[in-house]
Amino acid sequence: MAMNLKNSALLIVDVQNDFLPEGSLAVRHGDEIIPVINALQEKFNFIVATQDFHPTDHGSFAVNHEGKCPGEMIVLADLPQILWPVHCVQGSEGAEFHEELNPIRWTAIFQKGKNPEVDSYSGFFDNARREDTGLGDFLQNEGIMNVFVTGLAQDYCVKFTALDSVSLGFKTYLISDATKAVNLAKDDGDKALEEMKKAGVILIESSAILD
Ligand code: VGL
Ligand code: ZN
Repeated sequence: MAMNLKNSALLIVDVQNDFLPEGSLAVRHGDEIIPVINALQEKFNFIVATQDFHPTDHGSFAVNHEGKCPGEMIVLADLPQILWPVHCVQGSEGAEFHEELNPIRWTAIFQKGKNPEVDSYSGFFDNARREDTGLGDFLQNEGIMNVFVTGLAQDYCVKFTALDSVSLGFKTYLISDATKAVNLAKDDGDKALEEMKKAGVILIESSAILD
Protein backbone atom coordinates (compact mmCIF):
# COMPACT_ATOMS: atom_id res chain seq x y z
CA MET A 1 0.00 0.00 0.00
CA ALA A 2 1.28 3.46 -0.89
CA MET A 3 2.46 5.77 1.90
CA ASN A 4 0.37 8.55 3.37
CA LEU A 5 1.99 11.80 2.17
CA LYS A 6 -0.01 14.27 4.26
CA ASN A 7 2.22 17.06 5.67
CA SER A 8 5.05 15.81 3.49
CA ALA A 9 7.51 17.65 1.27
CA LEU A 10 9.60 16.33 -1.60
CA LEU A 11 13.02 17.97 -1.47
CA ILE A 12 15.02 17.93 -4.73
CA VAL A 13 18.68 18.69 -4.00
CA ASP A 14 20.96 20.22 -6.66
CA VAL A 15 19.80 18.39 -9.80
CA GLN A 16 21.86 20.83 -11.88
CA ASN A 17 23.75 20.40 -15.14
CA ASP A 18 27.22 20.56 -13.57
CA PHE A 19 26.41 17.51 -11.39
CA LEU A 20 25.09 15.49 -14.33
CA PRO A 21 27.09 13.52 -16.93
CA GLU A 22 29.11 16.05 -19.02
CA GLY A 23 28.99 18.59 -16.19
CA SER A 24 32.14 19.95 -14.53
CA LEU A 25 31.52 17.97 -11.30
CA ALA A 26 29.70 15.07 -12.88
CA VAL A 27 28.05 12.40 -10.76
CA ARG A 28 28.12 9.09 -12.64
CA HIS A 29 24.64 7.91 -13.60
CA GLY A 30 23.23 11.11 -12.09
CA ASP A 31 20.80 11.44 -14.99
CA GLU A 32 19.15 8.13 -14.09
CA ILE A 33 17.39 9.72 -11.12
CA ILE A 34 15.54 12.32 -13.19
CA PRO A 35 12.64 10.11 -14.38
CA VAL A 36 12.33 8.73 -10.84
CA ILE A 37 12.10 12.25 -9.37
CA ASN A 38 9.60 13.32 -12.03
CA ALA A 39 7.39 10.34 -11.19
CA LEU A 40 7.69 11.11 -7.46
CA GLN A 41 6.68 14.74 -8.04
CA GLU A 42 3.22 13.62 -9.10
CA LYS A 43 2.61 12.15 -5.64
CA PHE A 44 3.48 15.25 -3.61
CA ASN A 45 1.49 18.43 -3.04
CA PHE A 46 4.55 20.23 -1.75
CA ILE A 47 7.87 20.26 -3.63
CA VAL A 48 10.97 22.34 -2.97
CA ALA A 49 14.29 22.40 -4.84
CA THR A 50 17.74 23.53 -3.77
CA GLN A 51 20.31 25.07 -6.12
CA ASP A 52 24.07 25.25 -5.58
CA PHE A 53 24.76 28.82 -6.71
CA HIS A 54 28.34 30.03 -6.40
CA PRO A 55 30.01 33.33 -7.27
CA THR A 56 33.13 32.91 -9.48
CA ASP A 57 35.40 33.75 -6.53
CA HIS A 58 33.99 30.97 -4.34
CA GLY A 59 36.49 29.55 -1.84
CA SER A 60 35.61 25.93 -2.66
CA PHE A 61 37.00 26.27 -6.21
CA ALA A 62 40.56 24.95 -6.58
CA VAL A 63 41.34 27.63 -9.21
CA ASN A 64 40.88 30.31 -6.57
CA HIS A 65 43.83 28.92 -4.55
CA GLU A 66 47.19 29.22 -6.23
CA GLY A 67 48.85 25.90 -6.96
CA LYS A 68 45.90 23.82 -5.71
CA CYS A 69 44.03 21.11 -7.61
CA PRO A 70 40.54 19.70 -7.20
CA GLY A 71 40.51 17.02 -4.52
CA GLU A 72 43.10 18.77 -2.32
CA MET A 73 42.15 19.99 1.16
CA ILE A 74 42.36 23.52 2.55
CA VAL A 75 40.82 25.33 5.53
CA LEU A 76 37.77 27.50 4.76
CA ALA A 77 35.65 29.20 7.45
CA ASP A 78 37.79 27.32 10.02
CA LEU A 79 36.66 23.99 8.54
CA PRO A 80 38.47 21.37 6.47
CA GLN A 81 37.39 22.00 2.90
CA ILE A 82 37.81 19.78 -0.13
CA LEU A 83 38.55 21.75 -3.28
CA TRP A 84 36.27 21.32 -6.28
CA PRO A 85 36.38 22.12 -9.96
CA VAL A 86 34.51 25.32 -10.87
CA HIS A 87 30.81 24.38 -10.78
CA CYS A 88 27.32 25.89 -10.54
CA VAL A 89 28.46 29.44 -11.16
CA GLN A 90 25.61 31.95 -10.88
CA GLY A 91 24.19 32.66 -14.34
CA SER A 92 25.97 29.76 -16.05
CA GLU A 93 24.37 26.85 -17.90
CA GLY A 94 25.97 24.49 -15.38
CA ALA A 95 23.98 26.06 -12.54
CA GLU A 96 20.67 25.48 -14.32
CA PHE A 97 18.41 22.56 -13.47
CA HIS A 98 18.44 19.69 -15.93
CA GLU A 99 15.98 20.43 -18.71
CA GLU A 100 14.13 17.14 -18.25
CA LEU A 101 13.47 17.84 -14.58
CA ASN A 102 9.95 19.21 -14.30
CA PRO A 103 9.88 22.45 -12.25
CA ILE A 104 6.20 23.30 -12.82
CA ARG A 105 4.90 22.44 -9.36
CA TRP A 106 7.81 23.66 -7.24
CA THR A 107 6.71 25.94 -4.40
CA ALA A 108 10.16 27.44 -3.92
CA ILE A 109 13.84 27.19 -4.82
CA PHE A 110 16.42 27.69 -2.07
CA GLN A 111 19.85 28.79 -3.31
CA LYS A 112 23.03 28.15 -1.34
CA GLY A 113 26.78 28.57 -1.61
CA LYS A 114 26.53 32.27 -2.44
CA ASN A 115 28.97 33.41 0.27
CA PRO A 116 32.53 32.98 -1.14
CA GLU A 117 33.95 32.54 2.40
CA VAL A 118 32.15 29.31 3.29
CA ASP A 119 30.81 26.25 1.46
CA SER A 120 27.23 25.16 1.85
CA TYR A 121 26.35 21.54 1.23
CA SER A 122 23.08 21.45 3.15
CA GLY A 123 19.95 23.15 1.87
CA PHE A 124 19.31 24.40 5.42
CA PHE A 125 22.59 25.91 6.71
CA ASP A 126 26.11 26.67 5.49
CA ASN A 127 28.83 24.24 6.55
CA ALA A 128 29.83 26.45 9.51
CA ARG A 129 26.14 26.72 10.53
CA ARG A 130 26.43 30.50 10.66
CA GLU A 131 23.71 31.25 8.14
CA ASP A 132 20.29 29.77 7.62
CA THR A 133 18.75 29.62 4.12
CA GLY A 134 15.24 29.87 5.60
CA LEU A 135 14.24 26.41 4.36
CA GLY A 136 13.57 25.02 7.84
CA ASP A 137 11.19 27.84 8.83
CA PHE A 138 9.56 27.71 5.42
CA LEU A 139 8.73 24.02 5.79
CA GLN A 140 7.59 24.47 9.40
CA ASN A 141 5.29 27.37 8.49
CA GLU A 142 3.70 25.19 5.81
CA GLY A 143 2.95 22.48 8.37
CA ILE A 144 5.46 20.06 6.88
CA MET A 145 6.43 17.24 9.24
CA ASN A 146 7.92 14.70 6.82
CA VAL A 147 10.75 15.48 4.42
CA PHE A 148 11.60 13.14 1.53
CA VAL A 149 15.10 13.86 0.20
CA THR A 150 16.24 13.18 -3.37
CA GLY A 151 18.95 14.53 -5.69
CA LEU A 152 22.71 15.01 -5.90
CA ALA A 153 25.12 14.21 -4.50
CA GLN A 154 24.38 11.43 -2.02
CA ASP A 155 27.74 11.82 -0.25
CA TYR A 156 27.69 15.65 -0.05
CA CYS A 157 24.67 17.90 -0.40
CA VAL A 158 22.04 15.18 -0.05
CA LYS A 159 23.72 13.77 3.06
CA PHE A 160 24.12 17.13 4.81
CA THR A 161 20.59 18.22 3.87
CA ALA A 162 19.13 14.99 5.29
CA LEU A 163 21.21 15.27 8.50
CA ASP A 164 20.10 18.87 9.06
CA SER A 165 16.49 17.91 8.34
CA VAL A 166 16.65 15.29 11.13
CA SER A 167 18.32 17.76 13.47
CA LEU A 168 15.46 20.24 12.90
CA GLY A 169 12.93 17.61 13.93
CA PHE A 170 11.51 16.59 10.57
CA LYS A 171 10.82 12.92 10.04
CA THR A 172 13.31 12.45 7.23
CA TYR A 173 13.37 9.90 4.45
CA LEU A 174 16.03 9.33 1.80
CA ILE A 175 14.68 7.86 -1.42
CA SER A 176 17.66 5.68 -2.28
CA ASP A 177 17.02 5.22 -6.00
CA ALA A 178 16.49 8.97 -6.41
CA THR A 179 20.07 9.89 -5.45
CA LYS A 180 23.62 9.08 -6.66
CA ALA A 181 27.03 9.60 -5.07
CA VAL A 182 30.14 11.39 -6.37
CA ASN A 183 32.29 8.62 -4.79
CA LEU A 184 35.65 10.41 -4.77
CA ALA A 185 36.57 7.34 -2.71
CA LYS A 186 34.61 4.37 -3.97
CA ASP A 187 32.59 3.68 -0.82
CA ASP A 188 31.73 7.32 0.05
CA GLY A 189 28.13 6.81 -1.04
CA ASP A 190 27.72 3.72 1.16
CA LYS A 191 29.37 5.47 4.11
CA ALA A 192 26.98 8.39 3.66
CA LEU A 193 24.02 5.99 3.78
CA GLU A 194 25.31 4.50 7.03
CA GLU A 195 25.82 7.95 8.54
CA MET A 196 22.33 9.03 7.58
CA LYS A 197 20.76 5.83 8.94
CA LYS A 198 22.62 6.25 12.24
CA ALA A 199 21.31 9.81 12.55
CA GLY A 200 17.72 8.62 12.09
CA VAL A 201 17.15 9.07 8.36
CA ILE A 202 14.77 6.41 7.07
CA LEU A 203 15.90 4.79 3.81
CA ILE A 204 13.17 3.86 1.37
CA GLU A 205 12.88 3.12 -2.35
CA SER A 206 10.68 5.10 -4.72
CA SER A 207 8.45 2.03 -5.13
CA ALA A 208 7.20 2.60 -1.55
CA ILE A 209 5.62 5.80 -2.87
CA LEU A 210 4.96 5.04 -6.51
CA ASP A 211 3.45 1.54 -6.35
C1 VGL B 1 27.90 19.53 -4.11
C2 VGL B 1 30.19 19.44 -4.06
C3 VGL B 1 30.26 20.82 -4.13
C4 VGL B 1 26.60 18.78 -4.11
C5 VGL B 1 27.96 20.90 -4.18
O1 VGL B 1 25.58 19.32 -4.59
O2 VGL B 1 26.59 17.61 -3.62
N1 VGL B 1 29.02 18.81 -4.03
N2 VGL B 1 29.14 21.53 -4.20
ZN1 ZN C 1 29.21 23.59 -4.67
